[in-house]
Amino acid sequence: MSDPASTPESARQDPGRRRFLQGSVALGAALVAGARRPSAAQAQPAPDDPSKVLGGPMRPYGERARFEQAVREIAPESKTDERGSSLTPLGETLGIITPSALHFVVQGSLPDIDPTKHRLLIHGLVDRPVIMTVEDIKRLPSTSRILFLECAGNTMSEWRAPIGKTVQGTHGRTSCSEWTGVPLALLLREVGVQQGAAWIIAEGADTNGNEHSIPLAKALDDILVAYGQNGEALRPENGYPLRLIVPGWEGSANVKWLRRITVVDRPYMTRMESTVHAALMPDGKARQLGFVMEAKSVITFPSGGQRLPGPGLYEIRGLAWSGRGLVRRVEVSTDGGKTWRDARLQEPVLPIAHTRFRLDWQWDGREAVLQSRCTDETGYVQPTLAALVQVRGLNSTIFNNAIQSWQVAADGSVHNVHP
Ligand SMILES: Nc1nc2c(c(=O)[nH]1)N[C@H]1C(S)=C(S)[C@@H](COP(=O)(O)O)O[C@H]1N2
Ligand SMILES: [Mo]
Repeated sequence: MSDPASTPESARQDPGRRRFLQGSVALGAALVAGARRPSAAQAQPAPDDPSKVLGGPMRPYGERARFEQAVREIAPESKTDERGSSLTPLGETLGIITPSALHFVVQGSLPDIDPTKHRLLIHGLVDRPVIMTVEDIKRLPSTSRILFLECAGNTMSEWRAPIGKTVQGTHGRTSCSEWTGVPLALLLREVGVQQGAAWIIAEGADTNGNEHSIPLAKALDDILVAYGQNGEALRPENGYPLRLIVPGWEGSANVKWLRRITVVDRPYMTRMESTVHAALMPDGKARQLGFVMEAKSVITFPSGGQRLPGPGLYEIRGLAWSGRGLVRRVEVSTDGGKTWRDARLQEPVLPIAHTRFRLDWQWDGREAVLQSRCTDETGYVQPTLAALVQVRGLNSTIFNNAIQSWQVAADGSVHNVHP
């Protein structure tokens, strides 16, 4: 690529592009050096020239190339807790949509639900309680939205010390899908909400005890009863055949395997709200029923566990999101927060969705600390960990939206640090 004759016309005219192409030679080397060897590929090598041999037959349901190996990682607590999670490989996903097969999962045991037998009951303070089949729901006017979903426990390992080795470990409890379903408001209009109703309780058909109280105002605003994810039915792990999608709110409110909605007059302080998801403050009091996921961002490349092959041009990439709406701005620092530069936001920038940001960076080969900082449309700026700890103390681990730091060492290895 250093030979001008082989450089595309567009690159010759644009020195920035030219530099980028030269930088990408180094990047290519990194990928080869760092790549895990796919075992399937080892077992049966691909032909050097596939245009000369017959390939396989057509497949009725597509699978990724056998050389692609990114998988969800089972979180450490899953081995001991009744409920566990598996984490999205954010260091390897591209763009803003998380493939359904890699969408993070929080569950106890996975229910096996026949959609023809599944029912959704809506009752409580309503005029006309109903029991609906999945087919009943699919007949109704529907809508699709691209929305992130983040567990309140995302990044929980990082309060006291840098524990996660990779961005999958530190931030893998957030994903972004296109969800299709029926507005809950429509169902609630059908059943006729009575005077005095102020909350709903949502319940799933699993053994996990994830009942959740949600204010009626939110239920009438933008909640979906979803059956679709990225163009097909929800995956079993993500709530098949029905789940709530509660835009911008903590993951646990997005009740999966949805089978009952009870309209009530007050929050029921379920196990989720009173214990697991109450944020314990330094004075021993707890913040409860605080649901919105505040603005957050993380650099996915370069990130922990990756390695840069040498000095040169790199595209710093990451994801930013806010439960309150649009990401307005993402700034990136390569000197541990001393100076900041604005990253480019990849269009379309959608409210309450992952937003991909990018910034070209010329690495000089010296130690660097990379950070990203998100500002959302309300003007809220993602805090440092120190600022967060000052207010919230160290009693609870949920709702950690602090700025993440990745240290690039002189040898190109990348590490999770608290600078
Ligand atoms: N019925 C039920 N719904 C549930 C859960 C559960 O265990 N059971 N886990 C909740 C939690 S804590 C989160 S973070 C989200 C995760 O959704 P996902 O597994 O589709 O990523 O589902 C929520 N909905
Ligand atoms: Mo969660």
